[in-house]
Amino acid sequence: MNDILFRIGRCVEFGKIDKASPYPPDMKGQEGADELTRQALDNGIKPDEILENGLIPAMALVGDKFSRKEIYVPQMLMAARAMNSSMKHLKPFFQSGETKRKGKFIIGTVSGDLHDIGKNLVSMMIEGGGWEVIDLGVDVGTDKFMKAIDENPDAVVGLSALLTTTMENMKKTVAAIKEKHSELKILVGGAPVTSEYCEKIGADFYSPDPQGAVNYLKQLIS
Ligand code: B1M
Repeated sequence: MNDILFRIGRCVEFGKIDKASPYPPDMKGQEGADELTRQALDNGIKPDEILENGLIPAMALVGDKFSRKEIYVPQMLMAARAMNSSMKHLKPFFQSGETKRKGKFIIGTVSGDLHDIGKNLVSMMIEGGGWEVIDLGVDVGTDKFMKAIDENPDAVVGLSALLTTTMENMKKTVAAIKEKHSELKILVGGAPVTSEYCEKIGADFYSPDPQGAVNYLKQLIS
């Protein structure tokens, strides 16, 4: 693997945000995800390559270590911060789609769920695909989704869930939306979500990744 991508991955894996960050102690004084991502872009490495080959595999390692109880929540949080410090450089590239908006897309992580890295990636890519994105954030209850839909009745809605426990809230929100707005299209995603689950809860489409979400929206208006 490209050396700089490997180094970015290590920064995410071990939560090294930037050079000034004292954490982790054994990487003190070294460049972090922030500086290395800037350098990678300056060296001509494509943003999607940094994402696919540096950031996402590193986050997968973090998740595996957490599952094996080799790390705990604070380390996961530092990894997330390091990932965000890298993503802030990638964001403008993913968002530089056409200026003319193709439609509106409301997105949020469902109630009880604070994970937002995947949701933010989906938002960025969809925005880059030319849609106006209304990002409701994390821990979004049904009422907040309904209010946003009432204000933007022509929007497509996207729900993200990262916890098996919050998949149940996704189901409740989908049911409430469909009851009031049966024609409105709902896209769901997040690590524990599957196409079978999507079908079971009455959502319209499941995408395992941001590109699938972009493609789904594209075919809705074609
Ligand atoms: Co949490 N966490 N976490 N966590 N966390 C997971 C999800 C977990 C799998 C780790 C593990 O055990 N291996 C596990 C869930 C287990 C389960 O339910 N089956 C877990 C747990 C248990 C928890 C806590 C309960 C831990 C605790 O407190 N004891 C707690 C819950 C807090 C809460 O939400 N109420 C918790 C907390 C946290 C942090 C706050 C520390 C932090 C989140 C920080 C943040 O998001 N700002 C965190 C992190 C970082 C993770 C892992 C390590 C990484 C998640 C991530 O960002 N992945 C994660 C393990 C893992 O996933 N490997 C884990 C990278 C991201 C790019 O992928 O989000 O899957 P992902 O998004 C993908 C796709 O899923 C898809 O596109 C993205 C790009 O490909 N996608 C969509 C996502 N949303 C989509 C929507 C779409 C379409 C596609 O359409 C609308």
